[in-house]
Amino acid sequence: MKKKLLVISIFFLIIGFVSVVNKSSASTAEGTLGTGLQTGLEGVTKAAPTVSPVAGAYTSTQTVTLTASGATKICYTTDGTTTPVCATPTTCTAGTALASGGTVSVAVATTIKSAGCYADASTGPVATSLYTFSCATPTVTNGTVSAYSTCAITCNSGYTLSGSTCNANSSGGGGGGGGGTSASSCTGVTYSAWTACVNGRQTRTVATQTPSGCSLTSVQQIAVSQTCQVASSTDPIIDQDNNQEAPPSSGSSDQNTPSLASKELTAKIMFDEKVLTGEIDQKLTTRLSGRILLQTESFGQAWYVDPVSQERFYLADGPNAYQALRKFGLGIKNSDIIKIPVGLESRFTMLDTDKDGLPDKLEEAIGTDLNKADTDNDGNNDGTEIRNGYNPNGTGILTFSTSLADRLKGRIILQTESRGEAWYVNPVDGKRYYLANGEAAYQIMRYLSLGISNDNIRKITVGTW
Ligand SMILES: [Ca+2]
Ligand SMILES: [Ca+2]
Ligand SMILES: [Ca+2]
Repeated sequence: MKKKLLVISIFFLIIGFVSVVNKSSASTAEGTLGTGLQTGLEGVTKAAPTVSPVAGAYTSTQTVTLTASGATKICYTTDGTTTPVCATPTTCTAGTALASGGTVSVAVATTIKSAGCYADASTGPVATSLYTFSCATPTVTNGTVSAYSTCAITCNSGYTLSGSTCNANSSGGGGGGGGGTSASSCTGVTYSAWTACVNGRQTRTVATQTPSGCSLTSVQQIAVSQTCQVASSTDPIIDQDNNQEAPPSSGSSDQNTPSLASKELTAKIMFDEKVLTGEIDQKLTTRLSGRILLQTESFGQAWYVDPVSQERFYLADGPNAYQALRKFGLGIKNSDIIKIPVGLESRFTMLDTDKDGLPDKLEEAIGTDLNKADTDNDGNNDGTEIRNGYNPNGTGILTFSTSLADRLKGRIILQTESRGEAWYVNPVDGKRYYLANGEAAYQIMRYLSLGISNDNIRKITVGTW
């Protein structure tokens, strides 16, 4: 019954429509109708492309077939963020054009976004398919191993790895010298240029390998992706050479509580600076919002420019800074904080028991194993995965949000759904640095700060606790 009504409705719609257009422009009218009612009249159903094999976790390189019936072409992207858009029935405004039934090879964690293009140049619904990889332990006696490219390949005794193939050792080949699997590892690799930084991530491809046919090490493989930042312009007014001078001290080694003396000193320094502060430069203040500043012409006093109040607050030493900065903390959900890349500063000197590049305290905060360099056993240590934007706790890449990081630049954020862990979002790179304790606060003050002249810092309002 409903179907009948629909047919009758469409009929009258057509009659009504045709009757209002001038007969001389009938072809225009038909064209419009054809487009508007295409699905019902011509039977072309616009659906998201199907992918085969389906999205999921795999242990070897996959050839993914994209199919969209009725589509003239498919546009797809693999950067994980760009939505494919058709320009014409066969070309893309965003993405790469592919015939329906065409294939895309996937060897590292990749999100394929695909959509069909139709005769009217419209873009169909988008399919989003995430392929991740984990390492199976290949049982190999001979032949080519189609393992996920970053996984270590071990050949059985009597076989030697060449590229991704285990070849039987020749009986007379004594001179080679027990090379085993390492003999064919690449000694040199060059890469293409990095792609533009999108959502805190950029990628590149392996251009050349030396010697030819060699096997990429896991570090060489994973180095095709990294976390990144959009470069910010330098500030000619400010002394950028901030690493010569250290802030006063890291404080006592195990105390996170500022001493009474430092509280009195803080009050005195803030009072003195208030007196010395002259006309406020709002432009300068805004530019330095969220930064930690070091007064390089004095004894390296550190200040935090609170982005909310646009006032500066004195940070006497590590423990004092740790306590003080937490007061500016903004609560954040765990589901949001993971969208901000973790920052690593190689000059930080903090205990790293398993030598994977992540300090113990940081590992506690992100849930990796502080006694195990490769928490998820995928052949890449935790530090390498964080630095390159991969998940150290499992398969797949981390998905970042530049817009969220931008909003939080310079802020202190607190994980209110966990144990109140505090992080400083460095306004320079949009990455979060873990404020574990006074020691971590000191390292941040020392290495993520900006030197500033007395003349300039005294154009920024001194806050009141
Ligand atoms: Ca570690
Ligand atoms: Ca670890
Ligand atoms: Ca790992």
